[in-house]
Amino acid sequence: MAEYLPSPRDWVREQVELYERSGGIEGTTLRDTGLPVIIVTNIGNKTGAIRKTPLMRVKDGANYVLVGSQGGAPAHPVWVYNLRANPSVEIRDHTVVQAMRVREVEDEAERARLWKIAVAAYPPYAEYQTRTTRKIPVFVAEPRQ
Ligand code: F42
Repeated sequence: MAEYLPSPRDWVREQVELYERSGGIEGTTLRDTGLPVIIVTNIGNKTGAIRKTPLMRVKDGANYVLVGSQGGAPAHPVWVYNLRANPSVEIRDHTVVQAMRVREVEDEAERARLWKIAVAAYPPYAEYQTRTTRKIPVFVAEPRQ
């Protein structure tokens, strides 16, 4: 069993703890926005440790769209490299936990379609993209059989 290494950011770590401790009943929204959040359990690409990353809940049918915005910061969040190295994740959406496989969306038309869905779910993503010259990575998570 790999070790769980919590986020060094207090508010992120605390959200994960509350979300998981309550079985997906509490701590399920982003601060004062009231918008829903999922927890993505991923494997550290260097440590091999278990990482838990809250992200906005963006749904496309049975799939989830994962947006590496990090508030429009200049660098990609580290979890992006974790997912590129190890696409097997577990996603908690409130009380439901599912094994999923992620793939980074490279196709421009597919990315444009998913970006629209992401911005509809969480409008600040559009502004985050204007704050940075990097192209914000978009992943799609599909149920693993
Ligand atoms: N971030 C987003 O990018 N998009 C969202 O939609 C989003 C929503 C959201 C909602 C609620 C909430 O609480 C947080 C939310 N966040 C969102 C923030 C998100 O959860 C992450 O905190 C943020 O994206 C930064 O991700 P990060 O992976 O860069 O996290 C940093 C702070 C971190 O944990 N760093 C660790 C550390 O110790 O510094 C390293 C983590 C790691 O994965 N290490 C790797 C390993 O092998 O273990 C290797 C590290 C390396 O050097 O390569």
